[in-house]
Amino acid sequence: MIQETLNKIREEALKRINESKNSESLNEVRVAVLGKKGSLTAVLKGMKDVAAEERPKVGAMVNEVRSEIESLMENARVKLETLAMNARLENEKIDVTLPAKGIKMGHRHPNQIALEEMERIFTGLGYEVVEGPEVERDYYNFEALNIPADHPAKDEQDTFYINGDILLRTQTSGTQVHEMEKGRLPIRMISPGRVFRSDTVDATHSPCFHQVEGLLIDEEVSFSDLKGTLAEFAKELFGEDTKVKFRPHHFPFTEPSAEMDVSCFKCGGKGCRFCKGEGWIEILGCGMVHPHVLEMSKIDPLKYKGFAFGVGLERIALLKYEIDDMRLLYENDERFLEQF
Ligand code: 2U9
Repeated sequence: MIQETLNKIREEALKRINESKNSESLNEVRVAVLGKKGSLTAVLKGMKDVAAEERPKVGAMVNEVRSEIESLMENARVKLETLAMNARLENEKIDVTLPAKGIKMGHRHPNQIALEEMERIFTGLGYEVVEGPEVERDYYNFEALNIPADHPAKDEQDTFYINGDILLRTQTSGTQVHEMEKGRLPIRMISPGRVFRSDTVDATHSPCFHQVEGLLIDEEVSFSDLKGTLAEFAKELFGEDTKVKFRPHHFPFTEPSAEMDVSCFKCGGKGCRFCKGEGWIEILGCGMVHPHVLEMSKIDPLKYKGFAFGVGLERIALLKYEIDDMRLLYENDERFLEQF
């Protein structure tokens, strides 16, 4: 009778162990057979009803079945674990022969490329690069540069005022005034940086753009020095064959003043779509520093002369890289930036 029950328990357990797909179902078999309310435990509990002389024999039979089930269960556990581990390893397999994912490289912004190029040219000519404050006093942005109180640039329509006479600089010239006030002469400097004007955004305007201004002050400086320096700059920036042309202009801070054109680097000066048929492209403003500007910064205009120039950085970047809309420079669209 007991023998039969034990055989049934054994067979049922074997069947369930073999069918177990994971450690959870294996555990269910353990509970069902060996647990508190398990089938084999029930047999053990019934031992008290077995005749005393039969007990050792029955006990041995129960124990035999029990240890057989336990050892089969242990084997099954090890087998299931090995299978799970193999599946995990298969999942984590790395094919070292696959091609590597490309690393996405950053690109310098066209403004930055143009700026570094200009800095390279002018430092090569002995100029220092000096940066100054973006927030300035009216004096450094306007007055010290001979810009009169009633000049249209001073209008609130054109300049961002912070309060009273504190403003966002409209040109980087204040940096040069600070340098002149230090009284260390001669001066050979360029001052690149952000400037701010109350302009509406379009293809050629932005309320915030960048300038690179230059200033040279020494004894015996003439307009020829200015022409020679800027002609050299143009050749380095746009190519050896570049010609320059100076047209008279007016700025309050320089006298005489001029605007400089370069021969079109697309058509060589013949006239094309790029230069709008002109053969020339305007690139900067310049002039001899006004004697009154020198005087206001305590430099003797009889002993010292100077020349200055101002370049719009974006204008150079747009021309050099043939970009037709300034807004592209500020949108930071990767599809645009990665072309440089
Ligand atoms: C000092 C004296 C003179 C700087 C100069 C220009 C001419 C000029 C424009 C270029 C394009 C402004 O960004 S832009 O719109 N600038 O034409 N700037 S001379 O003259 C100075 C600077 C400092 C002490």
